[in-house]
Amino acid sequence: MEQTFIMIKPDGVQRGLVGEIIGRFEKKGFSLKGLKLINVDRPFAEKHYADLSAKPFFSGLVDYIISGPVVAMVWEGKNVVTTGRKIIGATNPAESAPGTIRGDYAIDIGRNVIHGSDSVESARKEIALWFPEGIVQWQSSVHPWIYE
Ligand code: DAT
Ligand code: MG
Repeated sequence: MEQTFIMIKPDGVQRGLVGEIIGRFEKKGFSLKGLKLINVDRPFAEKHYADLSAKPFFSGLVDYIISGPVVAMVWEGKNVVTTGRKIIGATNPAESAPGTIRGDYAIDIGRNVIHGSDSVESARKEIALWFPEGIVQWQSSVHPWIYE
């Protein structure tokens, strides 16, 4: 089954949005397979956002991600990468639809509350980076009530 890496950024943690965000993924029917609250250091944040290292906003983005604890998660389910991005909403909250996490809880692009992997391949890399210890092996007993 497909997995994605979701991270609640420092603003989401500080603003008390952790429960709300987890609830949206849970209520959709996805399964939580990994979860931790952590502070990341600069080299780690630079590695996570390595693809964006040439962008003018890169250092500000890294400063933001290391400014407080983040909630790192692995969620599993059918099409969870694409559907997870839809639940999150467009990168710039000014363009995120109401009903999405960024559309409901964010205003500025540099404080957009949450990260989600943009492809199955990035999800694989990000899960390996953030969860080197591995994730939790378990199967939800409601699976037949969510999948036909
Ligand atoms: P996403 O987080 O939607 O996958 P991304 O991977 O292109 O977006 O960029 C990572 C983060 O960098 C994004 O969540 C917010 C920040 N960012 C992206 N584009 C930006 C821009 N033009 N100005 C400032 N910050 C930006
Ligand atoms: Mg991205």
